[in-house]
Amino acid sequence: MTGKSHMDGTTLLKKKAVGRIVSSINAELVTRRSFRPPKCRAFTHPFAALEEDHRYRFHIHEEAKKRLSRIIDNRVQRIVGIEDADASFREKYCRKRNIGIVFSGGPAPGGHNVIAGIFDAAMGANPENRVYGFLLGPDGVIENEAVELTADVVDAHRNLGGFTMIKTGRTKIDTKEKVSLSRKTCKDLALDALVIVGGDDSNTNAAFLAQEMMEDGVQVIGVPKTIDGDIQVRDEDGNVLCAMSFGFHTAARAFAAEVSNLCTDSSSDVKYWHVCKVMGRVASHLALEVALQTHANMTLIGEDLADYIDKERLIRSDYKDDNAYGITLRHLSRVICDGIIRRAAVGKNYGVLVIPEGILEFINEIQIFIIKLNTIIADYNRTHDTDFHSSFPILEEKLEYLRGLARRSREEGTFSVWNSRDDDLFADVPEFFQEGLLIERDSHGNFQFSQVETEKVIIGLVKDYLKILREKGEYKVGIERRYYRKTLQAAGLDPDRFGPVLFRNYDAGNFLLVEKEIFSQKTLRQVFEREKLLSEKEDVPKAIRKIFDKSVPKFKTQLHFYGYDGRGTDPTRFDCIYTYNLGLTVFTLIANGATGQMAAIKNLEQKFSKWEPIGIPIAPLMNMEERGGKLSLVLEKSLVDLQSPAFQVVKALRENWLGAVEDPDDYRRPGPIRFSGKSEEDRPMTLALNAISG
Ligand code: FBP
Repeated sequence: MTGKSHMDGTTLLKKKAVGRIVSSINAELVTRRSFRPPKCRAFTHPFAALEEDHRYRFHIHEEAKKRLSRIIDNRVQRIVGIEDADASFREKYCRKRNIGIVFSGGPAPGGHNVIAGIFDAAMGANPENRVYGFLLGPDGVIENEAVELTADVVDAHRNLGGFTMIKTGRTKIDTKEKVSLSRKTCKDLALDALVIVGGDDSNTNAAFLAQEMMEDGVQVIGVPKTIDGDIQVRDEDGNVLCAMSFGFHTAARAFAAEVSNLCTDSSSDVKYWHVCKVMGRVASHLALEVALQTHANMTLIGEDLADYIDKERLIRSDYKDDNAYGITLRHLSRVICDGIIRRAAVGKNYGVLVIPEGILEFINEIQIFIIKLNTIIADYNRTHDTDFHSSFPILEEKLEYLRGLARRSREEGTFSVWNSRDDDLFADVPEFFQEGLLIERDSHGNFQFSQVETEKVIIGLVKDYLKILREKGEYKVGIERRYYRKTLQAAGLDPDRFGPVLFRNYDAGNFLLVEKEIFSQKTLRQVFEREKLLSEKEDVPKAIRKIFDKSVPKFKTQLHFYGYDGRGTDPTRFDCIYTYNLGLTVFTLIANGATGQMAAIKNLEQKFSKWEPIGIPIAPLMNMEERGGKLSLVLEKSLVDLQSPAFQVVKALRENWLGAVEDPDDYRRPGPIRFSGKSEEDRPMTLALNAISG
């Protein structure tokens, strides 16, 4: 310490320099707030109009025709800029409007810029326009909790992550009562339009509200949000209208930066397998992008695993066993173990494994449990005054309820969703996992994958199987030949005398694998005695014991979950620009009288000058899917397309990234998200690859 007198914190805080250093207004924040995203060409004109685009066709579900009759004939709308509008267009476009915005579901980076885009366009058209933000998600609409958004509030949030400006929530406006309260709110605020920024379920909600609110003169527009990247829209002919929901790029980049750091740590400390679960409720888009960004050693893709065929089982059953199709937890653990063993054989008893959060959805037996339990819980909630989780707060009570269902079906000989076989299989599941599978469903009746420690379940099975493989002598750490020779020579021993007995591949390869039958110090001794390398009285030389010890693998893991952190990350430039233009698109759709449309930007996979703002009709995209145990009309989730170039590239490079070779691992360093500078990819790698055609 210097001879300077000490100052207490209060005195220090009075100093300007201290204030400057600890201020929450730092350079990054100032840069972000002052950035004005470029506008798509259509928005560089004083006005923008809609043109129906008849090139796109959709296969329309009968149920959608029936239930969304008022918006089912909507077409894709192209947005075109206009320089000189006639008086009647101007009047329509610029008339005073009140617009309400609500965020729905999990946060996604870029949401604030959707608001900024709407706000700027609305104020540009008519400074008398009013923009309201509903607080805490759809509850704000139902309960009329709204704030008027001013320029100050909007400016303070430009290009910043999260949904902090107005917050979000997962309530669904799905009952007559909630719909009628929402209509009342819109009337009370004299809203002309309601904008719902959300995922597949929320855009479904937007379509139903558009249908209901048409007679009130309230337009409803959806915006494709979700880090999961599973809102992707194609028409019947495969034309891509919306390649990716917003927030995906940022979350994937945030996860990739972390996973990449772990690749570095793992190959420095060489003792851990880092197991990284990454968000994505069902689809594995985020995991796929992380794989491309980082080249982690193993990345599981749920959609790919669902296609798994157990060839041995199939052959054994003479191609009759249907259970050979699709993956079970046990198969999965074997696939992972295979990679671990192969790396260990070349001295790499460490690595990075990426597991998508939604993987359970693609595992046969678990998917069946999830669907059955969804149905049971939803049925219970429908037919009782209280809900399933309040009635049976502890695991044992829930299990007893299930046992009761199985018992009844057995005794009465009636069909039940839950039978004795289910009960037996479920009893084999570890308790914490049973608890996970029985957790409360979200307000849409969906299983909450993020709440289940999937990675723990999978790694538990991997550990068990590795133990067996270790005992069989199949899981060994390869010993570098150079090191072996050096160690033995330093101890005055002839490496070539012991090598052929100790190792199974002494005549070839740089990494030596200890014989399978040598799996303990005791078996080591026995084999050396048998091969006359030792007499009964002699000890196994220390140098040999040292080599043997190094060949015995310890499987040490660190588990990580990347999800919420990525959702809260400040958006990448791509997401900033994408979302701002989505906001401009929303206002254009509103100003031109559209409803039941989802704002989108076409050609996202191309350079910015090719981006085209459009409106996509939501109703024709709807299909029947299981929700809360019954079939409902919803917007379909897009899963990873196994034929897509992005997946095919990952598949082709998988072996390379596993790195079960002597060469160093081929990791890629995406680095942290940088708001400026050239190091940032300007769009998700998945999109860039998928834009490459044959
Ligand atoms: P949205 O579909 O609402 O955008 O949410 C996506 C997500 O981040 C999933 O990846 C994840 O499974 C889920 O939210 C977690 O939800 P919660 O915030 O309720 O824990």
